[in-house]
Amino acid sequence: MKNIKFWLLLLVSVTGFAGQCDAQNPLIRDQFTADPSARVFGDRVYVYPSHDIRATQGHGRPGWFCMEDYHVFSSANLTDWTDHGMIISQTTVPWAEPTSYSMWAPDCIFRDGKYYMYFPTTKKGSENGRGFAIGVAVADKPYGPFTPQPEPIEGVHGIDPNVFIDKYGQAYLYWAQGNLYAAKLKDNMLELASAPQILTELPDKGLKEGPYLFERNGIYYLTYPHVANKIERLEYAIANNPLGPFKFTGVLMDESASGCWTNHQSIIRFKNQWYLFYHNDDLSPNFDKNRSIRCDSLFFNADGTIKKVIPTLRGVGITKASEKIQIDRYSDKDSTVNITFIDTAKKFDGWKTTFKSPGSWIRYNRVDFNGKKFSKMQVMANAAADATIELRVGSASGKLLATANIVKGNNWQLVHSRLTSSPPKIADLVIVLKAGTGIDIDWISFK
Ligand code: FUB
Repeated sequence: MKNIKFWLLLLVSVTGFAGQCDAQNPLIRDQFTADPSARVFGDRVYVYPSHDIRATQGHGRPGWFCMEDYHVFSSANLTDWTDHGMIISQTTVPWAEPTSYSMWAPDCIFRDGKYYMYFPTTKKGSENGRGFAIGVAVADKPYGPFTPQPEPIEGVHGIDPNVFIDKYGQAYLYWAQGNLYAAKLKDNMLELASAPQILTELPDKGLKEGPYLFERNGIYYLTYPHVANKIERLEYAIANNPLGPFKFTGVLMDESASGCWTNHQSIIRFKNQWYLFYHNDDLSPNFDKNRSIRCDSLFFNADGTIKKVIPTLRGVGITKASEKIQIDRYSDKDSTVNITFIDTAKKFDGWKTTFKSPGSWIRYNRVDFNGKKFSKMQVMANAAADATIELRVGSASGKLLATANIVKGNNWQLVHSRLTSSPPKIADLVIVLKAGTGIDIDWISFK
């Protein structure tokens, strides 16, 4: 088994390929992902998340976080994501306890031709889940192969590493252990260059973890999840120095509406737009230790403060008209439209959209019809009674593009219908139930 894992790791690291993932939120739908650390390397965004799995007897602690390895994902357009496969495993880190399943939130940074990945886990011989150290693994490419250092970073005890390099080339390591800590890193990126210090003037009550620091217009933004009430919300504090003192400035995302206890963020600027990466419990609503990463746009006010990000399912990026458009990742909908899992026993199969009664509608923004001539719409539907749906642009009364009749059936069926007018190059599509009740749609697409 060990050998198979090693060869798989090598194959994926060398080829940089393991599979494709979906767009919208959550970003990854075939496995659980959390604590996304996003980075722009060259012309792609790379995301280094934790990889949640379900603990079973003898593998991790049932009912608790359970992570044995890391994958890295990348995208050139924030719509199509490539899973580069496993890059580090608890069994290949020389100093790590190989059965602790504690490979928590990582980070990765580029310096002088090398990629440095920072990750917390427990040391050999330590009790499961206790006494975290932070290690580094080094690679020539952002997707590995990563070679872990023989020992963790001396003098660092805690979780949630984050690295920042300032405009003078000084690198800083941030981490959490009750408080938020920081220290300078030596140029080798492997050792501390200053004593760890507690970051000050942050709210003193309630757990703070997951530090992530970035700079914009000379302001240093320290972002972190904080339990100000019952579960974590994302807050930020600013300073004119990477080590603070920081001034608490605001909340950048409220507590999760679904009740996911943790959240964990990173913020990047890509092609002139700022983005917030975070997580929620989309694919595991009844067990919030199996999380899923998301991305939404982030905006600043003129005074440099951050506008609160309202989480969306539509996420960012454009969806090609020729792809399966998962309308359950909607931009807006009316209250008679419901989103539920297609199969509650197989949540990775995704969601379906149920239209209750005539007039029910859902809107899915930013579909790309550019560059190709489309003449047909396809709808994957399941109708309890004969139904008619309309495809419109912008709103439930917008320009009509197509009408599809779906006959009553007991199973999913692919329904084809002609486009009766041409869609705009980039369209906000609205599906409206014209006649019928209780129709389910899985996806729509165009040919
Ligand atoms: O993923 C395990 C822990 O949950 C992380 O280290 C924290 O930031 C929280 O997201």
